[in-house]
Amino acid sequence: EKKEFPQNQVDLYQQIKWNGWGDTRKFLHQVKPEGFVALTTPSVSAQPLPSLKGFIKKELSLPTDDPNKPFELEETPSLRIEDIKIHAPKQYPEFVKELKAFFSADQLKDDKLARITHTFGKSIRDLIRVRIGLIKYAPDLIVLPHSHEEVEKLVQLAQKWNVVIIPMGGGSNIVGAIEPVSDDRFTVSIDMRRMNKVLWVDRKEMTACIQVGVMGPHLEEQLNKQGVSLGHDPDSFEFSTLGGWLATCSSGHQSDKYGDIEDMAVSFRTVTPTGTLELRNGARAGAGINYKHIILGSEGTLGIITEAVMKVHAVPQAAEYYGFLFPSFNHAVAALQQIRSSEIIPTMIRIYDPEETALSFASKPSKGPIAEFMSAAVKKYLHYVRSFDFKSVCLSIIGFEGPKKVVDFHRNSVFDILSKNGAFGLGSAPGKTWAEKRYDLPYIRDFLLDHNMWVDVAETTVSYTNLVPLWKEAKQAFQQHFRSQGIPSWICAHISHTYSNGVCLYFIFASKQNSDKDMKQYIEAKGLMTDIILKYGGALSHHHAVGYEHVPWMTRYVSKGWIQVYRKLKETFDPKDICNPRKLI
Ligand code: FAD
Ligand code: PL3
Repeated sequence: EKKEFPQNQVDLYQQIKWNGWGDTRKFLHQVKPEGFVALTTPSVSAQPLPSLKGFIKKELSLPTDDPNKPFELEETPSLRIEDIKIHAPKQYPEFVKELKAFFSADQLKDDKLARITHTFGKSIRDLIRVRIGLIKYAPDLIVLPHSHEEVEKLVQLAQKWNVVIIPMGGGSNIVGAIEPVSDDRFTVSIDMRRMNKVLWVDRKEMTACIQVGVMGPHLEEQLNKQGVSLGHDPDSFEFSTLGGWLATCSSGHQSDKYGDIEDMAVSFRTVTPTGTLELRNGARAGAGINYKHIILGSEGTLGIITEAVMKVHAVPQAAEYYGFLFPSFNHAVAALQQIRSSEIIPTMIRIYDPEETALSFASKPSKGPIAEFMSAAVKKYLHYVRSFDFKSVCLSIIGFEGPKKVVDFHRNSVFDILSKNGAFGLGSAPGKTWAEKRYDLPYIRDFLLDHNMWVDVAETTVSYTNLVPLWKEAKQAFQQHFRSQGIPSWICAHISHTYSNGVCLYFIFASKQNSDKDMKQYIEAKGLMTDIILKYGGALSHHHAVGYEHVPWMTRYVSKGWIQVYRKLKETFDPKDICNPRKLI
């Protein structure tokens, strides 16, 4: 039976930038003639970021550049959507005729915007290509299902007609996870975002059953109305979905307390070409392999996840986030290890290295609490009384959530460890600023691309033993690589998720684009960073998944035996290889 969807529905892909990150109404730009950089958001027309341009100049200038010459940012705008050419969609009348018997016209799209936004994720490789209109393969059709049953129908038809299906959530992956890799078969992108309801909440078991196409804010809004929260807050929270999080083994800011997505998932329904797989609910089972882990992280290559039962927790009574300055990265790491072994674990511990600390200060607005906390008086005190060297200072944001009494106890215990390790408390203002601004950083990337620069990231899980050696070597190797070619470059890192036996170490690196504006620089940097990560026994990714970007390292990372196991699973669930082919391995 066909169900009509409200005609006034504006689909989410129409509200998200096709050639950049996030909300179409939020962007960084230069204010002329004043020359500073400002952030415009739906609520604020232009919020000056007075230090950012100077920071970029300082970090991305060559020693030979004349410091007295005015610093002009080159303009390198993206093409307009009207000017982008995309090959016509393939036709498959027999398949589409059957599809139309079950789906309304409003659920099927093949216009240019739909096809472009369902091809690219948000990696630097994606943004560079889409901005210049380099589109090799795009899906031929986008289907927007409303229910588990509709997904089942769609997968059955795809299996019958040998059609490639690629599930898509928010399209926020940065590993090429949703892009078709050939055009030998008709390809459908399954946009899950109309499946966005919380179906039930069970306050006794503290679980919720959720349609997985829901995006972060809409999910929390529905859960919060019932007094609960999932507690999964990745940097991409505003523009990614529960299905994407499950399919990529995602991790959020507060994972130290609430767990990574695999810890929150109880069960889910997965539609594969050979049938639907269900899982049992329950706290745990020691009855054989934990089958849930076969689907988690499978990136749409084994089937489509439609609904998930997730653990939820009460909306925290208290949520307190504080800022600290450490004299050096080593001091911060020592404090972190002591906190972890004290077994009183904060909800979040983020530690920025000196370079990212400088970026953090440089990208703050002029007014507000953040401007005050680094007042001249504090600086003087830190320098003269505490002997801090500002070149090596590291900012840390530490958060506590839960019942007030628990938060009080955790905070006091952790503060004790911090002060024993030379940390200087900045109070709650930096925590407040972090919470308000935590989704803003990726908008800087679009601004850099608009001005002949690029920025990319690499992240891993690394042991405590290898943490500082990896941090040092990766940064040195990156700087050396670009310095030897006379290209200005910049690199920083932070620790974003902590475990008893290691942490997530996350690098951000930037450079000027070369004259060809190609991806050579990025590809070299990515290779360099990944090789060093693997050398130190790091995970190929802590939370960014595999897609096709990480495939070249996959055999080295997991070993041939496990790749054989995966291949057998793929043959079993998806014998015609219609589910997101050539991703993962
Ligand atoms: P998509 O990008 O649409 O898809 C990702 C993969 O999942 C694809 O292979 C797709 O086929 C598959 N998939 C999607 N839905 C389903 C489904 N229902 N069933 C089966 N397969 C499906 N990641 C983190 O974990 N933590 C972070 O803090 C974080 N920060 C980020 C910040 C930025 C600015 C960006 C651009 C990315 C960030 N990411 C982060 C990466 C990305 O957001 C995650 O990988 C996220 O989980 C992807 O979700 P999505 O809904 O956008 O999935
Ligand atoms: C996935 O986790 C994130 C994908 C993109 C993130 C981009 C981060 C941008 C940071 C901006 C860095 C400014 C660089 C300044 C150069 C001197």
